Amino acid sequence: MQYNHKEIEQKWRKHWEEHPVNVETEGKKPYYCLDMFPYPSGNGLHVGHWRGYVLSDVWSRYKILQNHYVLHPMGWDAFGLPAENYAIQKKVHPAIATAENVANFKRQLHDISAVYDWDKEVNTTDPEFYKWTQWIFLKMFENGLAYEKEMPINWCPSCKTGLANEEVKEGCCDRCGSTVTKKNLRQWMLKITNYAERLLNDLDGLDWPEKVKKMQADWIGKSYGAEIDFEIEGTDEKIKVFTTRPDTLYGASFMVMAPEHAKVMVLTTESQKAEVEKYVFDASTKSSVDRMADKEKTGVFLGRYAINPLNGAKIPVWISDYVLADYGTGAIMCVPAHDDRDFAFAKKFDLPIIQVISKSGEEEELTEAYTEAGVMINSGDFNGMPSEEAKKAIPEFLETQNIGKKTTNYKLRDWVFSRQRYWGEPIPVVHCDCCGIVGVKEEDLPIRLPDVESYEPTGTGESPLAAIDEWVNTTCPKCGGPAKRETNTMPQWAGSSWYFLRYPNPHNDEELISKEDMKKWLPVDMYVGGIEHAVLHLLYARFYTKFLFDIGVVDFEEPFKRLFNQGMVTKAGAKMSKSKGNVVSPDELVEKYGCDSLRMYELFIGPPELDSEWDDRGIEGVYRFLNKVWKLVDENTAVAETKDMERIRHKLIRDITVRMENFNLNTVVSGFMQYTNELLDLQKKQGGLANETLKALVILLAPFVPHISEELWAKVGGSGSVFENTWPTYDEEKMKEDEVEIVVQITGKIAARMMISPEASQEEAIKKAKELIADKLAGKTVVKEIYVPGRIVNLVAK
Ligand code: ANZ
Ligand code: ZN
Repeated sequence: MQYNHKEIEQKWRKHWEEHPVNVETEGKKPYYCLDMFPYPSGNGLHVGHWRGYVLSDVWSRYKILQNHYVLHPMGWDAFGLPAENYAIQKKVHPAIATAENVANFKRQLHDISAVYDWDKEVNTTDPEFYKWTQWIFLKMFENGLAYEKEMPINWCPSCKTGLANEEVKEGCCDRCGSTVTKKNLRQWMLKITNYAERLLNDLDGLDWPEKVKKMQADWIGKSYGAEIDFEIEGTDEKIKVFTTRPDTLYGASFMVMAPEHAKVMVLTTESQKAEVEKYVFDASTKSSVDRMADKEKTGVFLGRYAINPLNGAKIPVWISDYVLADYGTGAIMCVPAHDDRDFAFAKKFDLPIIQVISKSGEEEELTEAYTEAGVMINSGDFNGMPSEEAKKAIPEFLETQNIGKKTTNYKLRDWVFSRQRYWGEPIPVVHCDCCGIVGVKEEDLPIRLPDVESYEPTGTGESPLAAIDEWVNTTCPKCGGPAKRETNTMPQWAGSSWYFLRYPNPHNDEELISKEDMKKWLPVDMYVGGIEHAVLHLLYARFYTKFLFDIGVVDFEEPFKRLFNQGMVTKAGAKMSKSKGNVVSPDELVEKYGCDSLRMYELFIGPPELDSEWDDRGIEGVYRFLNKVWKLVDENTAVAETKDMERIRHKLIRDITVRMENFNLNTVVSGFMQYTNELLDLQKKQGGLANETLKALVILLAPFVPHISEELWAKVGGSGSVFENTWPTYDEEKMKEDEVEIVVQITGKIAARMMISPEASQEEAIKKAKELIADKLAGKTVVKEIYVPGRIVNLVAK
């Protein structure tokens, strides 16, 4: 019989629908295997998307075979920009476009034959779901973690909308390519910074790729330093600076403030006013990326001097756009001798350069900033002290004088959580003239997104929702007076920050998740997704989880115990994507070679954690392999298991299991290929293989190629579904070869062959060989005995 993938795959798909392979029975332990849920774009799935989904499905099926009841759900991260852009262009309501895309995605996902639990499907745009996205926001608001703030955000002057940091690429708008500027807008912020320390510390306990942990740690960016007050001559003002190098304080020869610093105009003298105002305006039109870029320094003197609190030196105060308003205190003391940017600034504006740290202990001619540690010089009482020591000693001294304090600082910023857009969750608060900002009542959730006629951004910094009077005008939940709804919506990240908590009970309208389901399924055992989410999504999800822990919704602090980042599929060196025109559609491949071949090939193309180049021809090889396995089983005459078969069986189980555990899935596939060849040889030699031997092979194959495995399972005498079995175990003892054939030579010439254990000692082997060829040795004297275990005994005789 020929391997007919179409027939087999149809047959088993239908069978599984009626008899699911992932069922809960007594004694099975729950296991939660999660994919990062997709954004249902209009482009559909390509073979690059398949890779992650196949990987997590192989893992889920592996866990099923290890006696787990697996939660392997799928859902849709469906709010966001693309659907909204599509709506604007095509005048199709985003809800309609989204529903179409979801249906299309689902149809395509069906081809993968994953063990998804479609009863558990979630969609972030579904009011039943976003009710809880809004509920979490309300809880954060009640707990002081969600707050309103006027602040400069990224602004695209041509799209007339605010953008998230992640929507700005190299200083340009991701939508239209215009240069992004800054605009002061009222924003909703989430105080993720309150969690900085916990987010950093808890990375330690996670079974995640080190690379991702490092990216998160760097993003949080903890540094130790000091805040120091500088008095401003001729005023009552004090300016606080943040520095990570308090050891350099004696070398501060000027001060620079961010152009947006609140005190800039207060400090500017009359004669400098016009120039300063112009500079402040120009800076506001530049993105922070451009401002931080390594370019010629610019700046303006305010006409004022600050006093160095340690030595009373008078230092000029400047503004420059290389100092950012929202980091540290927005003002810095500048030490050109020891900081590159300050050095460049001092050279440009001819400001003094005072060396206070030296390698040799002597003052040197500096052609660039000396940024390393050394010995303190020109630093009063601190002279001679190693600079690393001064880093602690100076802030301690400043604290005793009440002019500064030790601080830790984080790069992590509070999260800009509002968007001036239509297609997102409405933020569930109202603005009341009497009561201020009031959260809506819990029982009024969800606050549904109303229909609008125009999705276009308004350009005023308001979302299109602001134009719908009957929606905007409401009553205040506190005083009953007239109030206006918040018209900003949440960012796309809102739903994905907690969706994994919803899968176990997507239709629970009493609570976000029941205690029982939470205890049973969470935290997630295995999370599979792309490395591009290393920082934002994975950090936000950890933050949400910690918050929900703090308010008693969940009883764990980390959402994802183990994380696996699959590599991308590339074609001709580039990431596969519709926009690059290098997309390979799975449809024809499934048609021609079958789902099983494509699944296996997705994992065969390379180590799963690395990017791999797609080559259509490669799938042929996998298809041929499946035909080979088919023949091996289909044409087999069942015999009793011999020692050789048993040995191969145990080795096969061990190699596959060890590689599985290490996630070396591509070498699992090559292992299958190698062992299948060995089994074919043995089959020929021994006139057939035992069902027991083949059964092991079929169970091991099942997570990868489930359809053909079911069919082969019946052929090797199995009953029921192959997934009702348990992953086989191995025994190192059984892998040892009993005896091997070795050659016996007399002075290099073959005299005989004999069977002996490869573990036999030299003594034993020589003795046995001598007995065997005693007649041929008669009358000769053996002068030298050579033994190569498992291969040769050579007796040199005269
Ligand atoms: C004096 C000094 C001397 C500095 C020296 C560095 C070297 P990280 O590690 O990134 O935290 N800084 C502080 N606030 C800033 C802002 N808002 N915009 C731009 N730069 C700012 O770096 C902290 C250092 O960056 C601080 O230490 C400050 O310069 C600068 F030899 O203070 B330093
Ligand atoms: Zn009110």
